[in-house]
Amino acid sequence: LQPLPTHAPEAVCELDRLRADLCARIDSMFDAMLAPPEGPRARLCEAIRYAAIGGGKRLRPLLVATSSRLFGVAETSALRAGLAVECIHAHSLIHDDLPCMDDDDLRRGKPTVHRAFDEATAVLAGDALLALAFEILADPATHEDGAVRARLVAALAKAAGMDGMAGGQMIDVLAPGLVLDLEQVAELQGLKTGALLAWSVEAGAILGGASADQIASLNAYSSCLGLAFQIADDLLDRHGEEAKTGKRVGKDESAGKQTFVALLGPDRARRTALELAEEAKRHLDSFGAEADPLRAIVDFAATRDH
Ligand code: GRG
Repeated sequence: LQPLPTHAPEAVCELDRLRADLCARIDSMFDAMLAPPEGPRARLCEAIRYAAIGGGKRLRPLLVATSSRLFGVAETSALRAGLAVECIHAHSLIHDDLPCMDDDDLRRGKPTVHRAFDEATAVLAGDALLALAFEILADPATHEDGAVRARLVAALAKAAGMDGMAGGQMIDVLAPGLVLDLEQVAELQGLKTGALLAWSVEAGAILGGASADQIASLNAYSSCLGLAFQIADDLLDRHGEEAKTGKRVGKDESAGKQTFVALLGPDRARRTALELAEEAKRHLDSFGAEADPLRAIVDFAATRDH
């Protein structure tokens, strides 16, 4: 791997602290929200808890928290928006692992939900998490202004649906039978992965009443971040270690998927990820040191080993 790009070391420490704190907070919020009911629904709750608690990098809530800091958003609002996007993310991972999609046995270092439970329970756990995301956002505890909550809900619905993640997943499912060029792979990944990352960054701006110009700069940052994150993901699938990623590696190539690494080769893919990280940071030039955590996140996303 290329050497890590340089940025303020304080921003990295600050980010590590913030992420550790956030992981604990997200877990305890899920724990409180997902009290197991009596009777047969307890199994569904158990599967949701299995998928949602105690795993993952929590990158999306971290993006919500760091963009929220730019606009002085109340901590509870940022945490609840982060929890909502993590629900959608967990939903997508459960469904993505199902036999009818990627048919994976391992996720976040443990058996996938349909392996640990069964397929019907996994489908329902994913559905329930999708619904829970919108329940969290629509609750006045997320923000006192109903118009702000409605904007968050509408933007997240778009990012998760046909014009976002589900649309990207459809192209991905069909991809082994298609010939995609670089632009089409970027479109696929922008929908499948980028839309949710972009929502996470924009959520802080919506909660904090940012200007249209500020939102445009953040969206430009997110486009580069999403691509850099996905190139790193493709590199991990090709060269990563299962022990670090917590999921099966080498599946893109065996499934015949056209990834950034397949199209560019690993060296150019690595260089492109670093260039995208630099471009992402240029889009933050209108912000001061308060945006350093967002700068550190894109460096991490482009060079990560997990
Ligand atoms: C939303 C209606 C609706 C359908 C979902 C299954 C599906 C349709 C979409 C799949 C989207 C998907 C699984 C994208 C993968 C994105 C990705 C690179 C996931 C890994 O993200 P990390 O590295 O994971 O942030 P952790 O485990 O750290 O949270």
